[in-house]
Amino acid sequence: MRVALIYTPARPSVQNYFPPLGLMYLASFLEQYGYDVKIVDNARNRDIEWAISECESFRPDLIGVGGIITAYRHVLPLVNRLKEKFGHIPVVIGGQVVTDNDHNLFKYCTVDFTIHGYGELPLLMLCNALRDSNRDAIPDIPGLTMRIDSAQLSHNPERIFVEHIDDLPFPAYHLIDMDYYSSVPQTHSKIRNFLRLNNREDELNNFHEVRMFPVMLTRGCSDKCTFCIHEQEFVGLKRHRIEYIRKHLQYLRSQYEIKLFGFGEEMVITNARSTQHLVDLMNSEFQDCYWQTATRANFITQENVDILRNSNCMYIGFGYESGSQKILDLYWKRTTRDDNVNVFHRLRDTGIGPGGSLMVGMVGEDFDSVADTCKSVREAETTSPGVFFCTPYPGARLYDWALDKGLIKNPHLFLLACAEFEPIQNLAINLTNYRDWVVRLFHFRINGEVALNQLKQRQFRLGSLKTRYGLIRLAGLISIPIFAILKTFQSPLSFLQMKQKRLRHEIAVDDHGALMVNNIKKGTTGIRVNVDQLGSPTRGEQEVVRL
Ligand code: B12
Ligand code: SF4
Repeated sequence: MRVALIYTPARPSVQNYFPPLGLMYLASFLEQYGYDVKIVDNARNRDIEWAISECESFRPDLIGVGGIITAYRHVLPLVNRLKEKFGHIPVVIGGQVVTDNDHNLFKYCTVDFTIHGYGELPLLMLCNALRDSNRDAIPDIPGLTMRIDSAQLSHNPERIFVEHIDDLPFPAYHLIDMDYYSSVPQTHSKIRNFLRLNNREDELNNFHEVRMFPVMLTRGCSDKCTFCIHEQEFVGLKRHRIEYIRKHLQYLRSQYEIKLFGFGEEMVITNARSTQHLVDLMNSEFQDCYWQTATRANFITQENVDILRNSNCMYIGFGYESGSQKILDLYWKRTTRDDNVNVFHRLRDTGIGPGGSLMVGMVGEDFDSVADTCKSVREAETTSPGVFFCTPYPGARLYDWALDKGLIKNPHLFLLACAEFEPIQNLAINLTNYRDWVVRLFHFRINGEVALNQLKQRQFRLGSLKTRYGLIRLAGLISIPIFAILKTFQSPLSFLQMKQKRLRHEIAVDDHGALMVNNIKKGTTGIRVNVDQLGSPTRGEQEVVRL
């Protein structure tokens, strides 16, 4: 049986640098059970007719389409065209675009099935059922939704994922263009910074043609922030064993000369023990390689930093989100504003670049919370963080809240619009009680604080004004006195707030201080099935991180 898996663009206007990792995992998993798989990279060649012709020549028995929510605008016409052309071939959509989005997908495109959550086992079950002409088994597949008739869907709310993630074969590297996806130039400045700060500039010569690739060391997350998809798709945090990681990295280095690794999925750095294991591995067997990763602010502890200091880890991203404790609590971020500030001080003299992305415009955002964020940015002395407008996506509690309050009236139109908006510069939805221009002022003001740090540290480059983001930083500087005046006189200035009183909302919080939604849908805990039951040929011992 033949399965075509189609990768879609993360955003129509932005080039895709990130490989179709999810589809590569699905492909190697299916191949291991004897299925013939092809990945059609419609994220690089975005012409839908090209994807159709690729499928036509492959002659698949099942077509899978994968993407994140910002691919929604591409997924709808793609699936409709696929079904128009190959009406007899079933089409299944997976990836985050399906999370809490069945209603729209089945309404606006002619898809046959959607699969929620990690797709390896459910997709295998679907393939098995189609191969064996056992259609009765399909509705029971965990995480699967299917059309019963034009008005009804059957949805199985359960989730299923491999119990031991070391059972997963390495992603199907042979099915994508590795030359393209491993030659991403944007990380070179991080390498330069790292080597310069560590007085190792002589190593720069090794990096003229460095090849980079993301490698998943973990799956899932330890938390459930209210703006994040893990609220509903939570499967806990699973970590690959060091032995599995060693073999995987060796394979990538020897087969594809990868020497720069982006370690994901979300929480690679957690407790000191697992950090030490990773650093020991990288220092003993991969001294010629460099790596970067991401985690939460409260996991970038002094203990972890002391371990990482002696490694080739050159960058750690984390969700800074806000410098206001009220806003962090509403996000149920379970970090403090001091955790955020400390990250920058701890990493300062290590050469490890601190990431840290900020959001503005959360429910409850006001002049005081923005001022608190600016104060924390000043204390952190950071010059690099991106400042995004807070945008609710399906799967997050915040999205349910925005629906509940009537702020998203037509989810289909909202999701189409989200695909067009770059939240680093566009406001897709206003969740605050202030007018849109005030929220934009908040965004400029925080950017202004970052620009001030750049000026203090002589990093503000005139050349950056050629970019849209450089202009935002400049506008940020101009916004500083305007923000100060409005903050001082805000009480009598009711014009700053929404005109109609009915649009202003009170914030309800739950026992954790997190944003509360009346009709909150609890994430399913997921059932876990051992792949041995499906005849998995390999098996590893799982290391579950307890926090
Ligand atoms: C890498 C990544 C990116 C990459 C690439 C995304 C991509 N095209 O895949 C980049 C950096 C481009 C990116 C960008 C953004 N991202 Co992002 N990103 C991630 C991240 C951290 C890891 C994804 C990953 O590769 N995981 C590992 C692989 C193995 O898993 P996977 O891709 O999920 O695939 C599995 C399942 O989804 C499923 N599956 C996938 N495809 C298919 C297809 C079929 C047919 C089936 C059956 C199953 C299936 O099975 C796969 C194997 O288990 C996730 C976090 C997460 N936990 O998922 C966020 C995440 C996907 N991003 C998210 C967001 C919001 C964004 C942005 C919109 C953020 C922003 N502020 O702009 C941008 C948008 C893009 C843009 N260019 O502007 C959200 C998406 C929310 C949603 N409802 O869709 C996530 C889930 C983060 C979060 N925790 O909320 N992101
Ligand atoms: S925002 Fe980050 S820490 Fe919070 S649930 Fe999502 S991945 Fe986990």
